Amino acid sequence: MAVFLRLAVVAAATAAAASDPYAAGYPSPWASGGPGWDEAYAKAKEFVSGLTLLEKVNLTSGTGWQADECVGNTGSVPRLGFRGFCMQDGPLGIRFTDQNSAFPAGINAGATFSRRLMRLRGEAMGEEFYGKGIDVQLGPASGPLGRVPQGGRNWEGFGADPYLAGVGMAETIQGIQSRGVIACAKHWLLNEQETYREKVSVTVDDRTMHELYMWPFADAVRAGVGSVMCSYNKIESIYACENNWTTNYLLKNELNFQGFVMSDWGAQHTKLGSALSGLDMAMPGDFMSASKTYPPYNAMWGGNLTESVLRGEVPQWRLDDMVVRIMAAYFKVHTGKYTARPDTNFYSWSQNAVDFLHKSSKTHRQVVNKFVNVQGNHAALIREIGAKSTVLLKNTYSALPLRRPTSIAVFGRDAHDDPAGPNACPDRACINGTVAMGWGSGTANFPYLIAPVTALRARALADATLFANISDNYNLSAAASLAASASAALVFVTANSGEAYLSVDANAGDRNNLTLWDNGSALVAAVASTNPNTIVILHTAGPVALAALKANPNVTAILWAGLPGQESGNAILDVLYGAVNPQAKSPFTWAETPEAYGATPMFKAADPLNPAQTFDEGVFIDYRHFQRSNTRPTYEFGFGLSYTAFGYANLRVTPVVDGVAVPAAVVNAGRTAAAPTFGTVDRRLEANLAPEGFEKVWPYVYPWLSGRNVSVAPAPGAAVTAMTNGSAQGADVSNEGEVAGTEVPQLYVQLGGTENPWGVLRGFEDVHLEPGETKTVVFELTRRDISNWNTTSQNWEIWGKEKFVFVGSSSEKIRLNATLPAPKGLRWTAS
Ligand SMILES: *[C@@H]1O[C@H](CO)[C@@H](O)[C@H](O)[C@H]1NC(C)=O
Ligand SMILES: *[C@@H]1O[C@H](CO)[C@@H](O)[C@H](O)[C@H]1NC(C)=O
Ligand SMILES: *[C@@H]1O[C@H](CO)[C@@H](O)[C@H](O)[C@H]1NC(C)=O
Ligand SMILES: *[C@@H]1O[C@H](CO)[C@@H](O)[C@H](O)[C@H]1NC(C)=O
Ligand SMILES: *[C@@H]1O[C@H](CO)[C@@H](O)[C@H](O)[C@H]1NC(C)=O
Ligand SMILES: *[C@@H]1O[C@H](CO)[C@@H](O)[C@H](O)[C@H]1NC(C)=O
Ligand SMILES: *[C@@H]1O[C@H](CO)[C@@H](O)[C@H](O)[C@H]1NC(C)=O
Ligand SMILES: *[C@@H]1O[C@H](CO)[C@@H](O)[C@H](O)[C@H]1NC(C)=O
Ligand SMILES: *[C@@H]1O[C@H](CO)[C@@H](O)[C@H](O)[C@H]1NC(C)=O
Ligand SMILES: *[C@@H]1O[C@H](CO)[C@@H](O)[C@H](O)[C@H]1NC(C)=O
Ligand SMILES: *[C@@H]1O[C@H](CO)[C@@H](O)[C@H](O)[C@H]1NC(C)=O
Ligand SMILES: CC(=O)N[C@H]1CO[C@H](CO)[C@@H](O)[C@@H]1O
Repeated sequence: MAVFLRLAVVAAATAAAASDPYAAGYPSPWASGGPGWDEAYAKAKEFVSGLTLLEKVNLTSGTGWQADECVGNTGSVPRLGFRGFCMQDGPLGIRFTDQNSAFPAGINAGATFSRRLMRLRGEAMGEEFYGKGIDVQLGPASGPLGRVPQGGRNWEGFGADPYLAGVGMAETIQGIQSRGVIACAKHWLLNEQETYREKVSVTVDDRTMHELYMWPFADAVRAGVGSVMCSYNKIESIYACENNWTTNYLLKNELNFQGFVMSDWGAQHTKLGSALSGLDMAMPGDFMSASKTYPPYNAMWGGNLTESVLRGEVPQWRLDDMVVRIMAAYFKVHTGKYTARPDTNFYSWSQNAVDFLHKSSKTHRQVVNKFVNVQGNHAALIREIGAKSTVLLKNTYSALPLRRPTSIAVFGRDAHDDPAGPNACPDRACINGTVAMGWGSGTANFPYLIAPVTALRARALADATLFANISDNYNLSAAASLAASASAALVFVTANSGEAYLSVDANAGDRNNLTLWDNGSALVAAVASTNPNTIVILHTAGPVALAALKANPNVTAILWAGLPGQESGNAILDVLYGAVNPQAKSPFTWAETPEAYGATPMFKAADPLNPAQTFDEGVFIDYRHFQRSNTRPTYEFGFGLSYTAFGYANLRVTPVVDGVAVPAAVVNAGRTAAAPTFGTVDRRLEANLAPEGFEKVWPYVYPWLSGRNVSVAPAPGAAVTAMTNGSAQGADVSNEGEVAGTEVPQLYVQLGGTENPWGVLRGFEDVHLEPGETKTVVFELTRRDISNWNTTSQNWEIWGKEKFVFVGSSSEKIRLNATLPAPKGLRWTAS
């Protein structure tokens, strides 16, 4: 077999624009439409023009923690029969409800390296969120990106490479939004660890910011994402949700984001600072103290934002812009078949049919759960993705696929059901049964969970294979003794991670180490001590130390199944028995110690009240670090075996006609026209008080002024409306076409010079090949793909260093290479 490759290079001359990013953080750029947004923007403008001040404030302000049905709700516009927005976790399915699907985690979607499967997963999730009456799905995630392997929430994203994560973001977002639901790209920005996440101040150089951490978000914006969530951490001492540089300048100006920014839950710290720095929606609307004791419930927006607008501290145009952005995202996804939106028909805070609508107030008992089944036929897709995201790391003596073995024995708690049921532990924070997702807010209830032992036993029965199993990880003599008699011994082991508010085995979100949990290494060693055909299956949230297993001749096969979701057992069955030929590639590098990764998390801050961290390693995370330091990992990024072999030949590189270069950011030297305002503001005190007789429930957040004593006189030095502003489109990124298949040729580009990694991923395609079949794979490179970020000119520029392209089956198994011809007007200098 052979895969022929042709490279097409889109290149263009460089256009530079001088600017100072730090001076350009104000004012907050106002939405203006643009490609993919014009129609939605026009509808939003019209809608917002008809709203009162209070109604506008209502749509920006959360009603409070547990105040309504969803994990976050905004106020509504009863006058127009427009209900408020419902925001619901998370990136792999709907949290806190029933009869929903539990999809494979983001890290598994990344491991497929398949645009098709990423898109289908997004569509299926979007259908489920739509069916429950949810407006915003709180996902996908590409922050954390995976700077450190212990990162507790790495599994919610697509892998430790910005290009892979960017493709995952774009496909997932387009899938979700095609089904009438707004996606939310999170967490913006530099939220790379759970430890200290609500305090840590992160510093990163501007080039790394662009080439690594912003990259997937840039792809999310280009895919038309409707919302972005700002994160808990600080960036250079300023909280992400009050940060004029990251939100106003980078996201809304440079990336030209037209949707809205919402806070992570409790990540808003100021009323004015957040509003002027580009926050558009406060979630959940009241103050969540770090100690998790409620109340105080001090809302920063709601009535307090109304007051600030009346006093001129927040200009009307800024409030109007918040609402236009929110409504533009709404109109953008509500088109065609999805014009209407179903009522919210579930309840996050209990599974009762009847309960308090306002749990925070314990009022308004009514029917809250309607138990709508939204699963459709998604189980088949979940099984397919589960199998096609399973990475075959080792396969010796043709151990796999299994061919009707005489007897199999299955070991490990991770192969078995949690005796208390798959949802027994709150937000999945335990390892009491097979692990099929991490823990925290990025989880969903399982509708059911097929444990590996269930699927394997059924298959053994059908094949007349003798079957036995042991779930105890600590009775090593029993394991060794059963293993001795089996023709294949299948050991299931785990290492999990999650979100900081829950700890499992003293792992407070981030993992404390890279070893297997639950006595996993000892269990594998015990089984392998008596069985020369030991097959190890890993359900881990990220890399674990595998050198001992790799070196053990009795361990004939190793598979990483990741966090596969509800069809776990069926998916691994398909791979083990060859119904699916493994095609996945590892979305991160596997090494033996955390130190080997060259990037250090901060578990113990010198100053625990003001922890600060600099990402000194720059762009050299994961495989880029291993290549630079010339150390071999156990298994590299992009690695994954198949039951067949592939040939690569005939690499051709073809420059494509120069495209037009679009500067990354254009900063206006002069003044723009004043920001637009929509509708009028009734400034009278009476107009902004709750209507006579309105019964407020405490502590629900309302848009009305808190009382007659509020002064609505203009505040001294209040913000002015006409300021400089500039925005421009980022350079385009082309999506490659869809090719289904089983090998994933990967394209790495060497940009040249010591400041660049040996190679960076810039293309991949899953190609299905019948035996003997040859297909040509075309990768298209964009200008950004062969550029570096110039921190002086604030632009993507093709540096003059000689560049190479490498094509291979992983970041190390390079099969073909070629030099990249210099685009017109450039001449390469040697690296
Ligand atoms: C704001 O939203 C709340 C909750 O939906 C609603 O009760 C209230 O009437 C709204 N206020 C206005 C002025 O529309
Ligand atoms: C705006 O951002 C810049 C760059 O981070 C920072 O120096 C400045 O203090 C910020 N301004 C405010 C008011 O936060
Ligand atoms: C406004 O802020 C004050 C002080 O933080 C708080 O007590 C009050 O509840 C807020 N008002 C509203 C309407 O949320
Ligand atoms: C999980 O298992 C541990 C020990 O095996 C037990 O103490 C705990 O109660 C279990 N958790 C749940 C929610 O079943
Ligand atoms: C074997 O698996 C079944 C579930 O399929 C479980 O009930 C049983 O406890 C397991 N046996 C042992 C010895 O762990
Ligand atoms: C280990 O398993 C064997 C065989 O099932 C049993 O006899 C023994 O009691 C077990 N030991 C422990 C400590 O559970
Ligand atoms: C690593 O952490 C896991 C989970 O807490 C624990 O079970 C294991 O013993 C730890 N490994 C080492 C070598 O301490
Ligand atoms: C491999 O298995 C055989 C039994 O088949 C055993 O004698 C040998 O010690 C095992 N080797 C290792 C490294 O566990
Ligand atoms: C309203 O303001 C007046 C004068 O400042 C003050 O005496 C009074 O206590 C205030 N009333 C309330 C309800 O805050
Ligand atoms: C970056 O841009 C500046 C200003 O345009 C230019 O002088 C410099 O040569 C550029 N750096 C590189 C490495 O191209
Ligand atoms: C490029 O490929 C040639 C064989 O075609 C090989 O000799 C050379 O070492 C390769 N270069 C690199 C950097 O991989
Ligand atoms: C590393 C580890 O915890 N190993 C334990 C595995 O289980 C056996 C039997 O309970 C213990 O003896 C080991 O210490």
